[in-house]
Amino acid sequence: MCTVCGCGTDSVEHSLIRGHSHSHAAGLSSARMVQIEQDILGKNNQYAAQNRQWLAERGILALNLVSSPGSGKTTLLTETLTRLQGNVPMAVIEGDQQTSNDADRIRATGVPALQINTGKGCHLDAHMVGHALESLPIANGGILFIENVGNLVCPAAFDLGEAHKVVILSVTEGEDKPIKYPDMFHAADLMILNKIDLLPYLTFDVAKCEEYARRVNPTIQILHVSATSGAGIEGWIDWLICAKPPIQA
Ligand SMILES: Nc1nc2c(ncn2[C@@H]2O[C@H](COP(=O)(O)OP(=O)(O)OP(=O)(O)O)[C@@H](O)[C@H]2O)c(=O)[nH]1
Ligand SMILES: [Zn+2]
Ligand SMILES: [Zn+2]
Ligand SMILES: [Zn+2]
Repeated sequence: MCTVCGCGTDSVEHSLIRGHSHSHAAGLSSARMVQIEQDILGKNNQYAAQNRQWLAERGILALNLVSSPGSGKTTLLTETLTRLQGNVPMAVIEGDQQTSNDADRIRATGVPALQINTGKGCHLDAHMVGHALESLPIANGGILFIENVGNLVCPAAFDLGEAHKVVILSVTEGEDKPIKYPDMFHAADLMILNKIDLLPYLTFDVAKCEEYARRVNPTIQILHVSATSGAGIEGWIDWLICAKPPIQA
């Protein structure tokens, strides 16, 4: 019996919640498809609310890091963990379709990391994260980083119970991403523009990118960072400290 959702051990329920596989199911009407999607998202939101309450009771700040593959999420995380270690309890949930490469990179910093392999799934959902919270060692008042599957589309729709989605966009991806994938930039509270060390070699237009991001989300905060050179990381660390909630009694 599953302690988060009360489901049985067979994988039927979990594979349903795991969401879509991007194949357009033959024979299903579009109304039926919309109904299925609403059911999945409705269920997800219930799990997300449980996760949010669990985190709030412990004063844990949870952040959902979302981006395209390779924008630098894991590099930014290892740099952040190294800098904050000893000052604040931290833990990481790593979402990947296959492999535990990223979790291994995180564990090398000494911070506990739990790997969730989504298989064919293209995003983490709140149910998976709820299970991870059962076994992840994280002290009250800590910061939980959730590295989502590299994908600018699906993770936008799934609330995991986090306090904020943080979207990482690297300057090698082109400045038009916020208007091409508006849902993600609309859902995020902070955009980290990463790999700014590469700007001298590119034609990336920073002002235009920021204008596009604010067009889809007028209140989005924006930070410029290089996870490899360390430029701008202090601003991100300050943002983290400000975002941390007080521990509730
Ligand atoms: N020049 C430069 N390279 C970077 C920076 N941040 C990350 N990289 C490089 O970009 C590549 C991908 O970085 P990762 O941290 O693995 O990216 P990721 O977002 O975790 O990738 P997925 O988990 O596959 O989605 C690696 O080769 C990093 O060294 C940066 O600020 N500047
Ligand atoms: Zn379950
Ligand atoms: Zn990664
Ligand atoms: Zn998808």
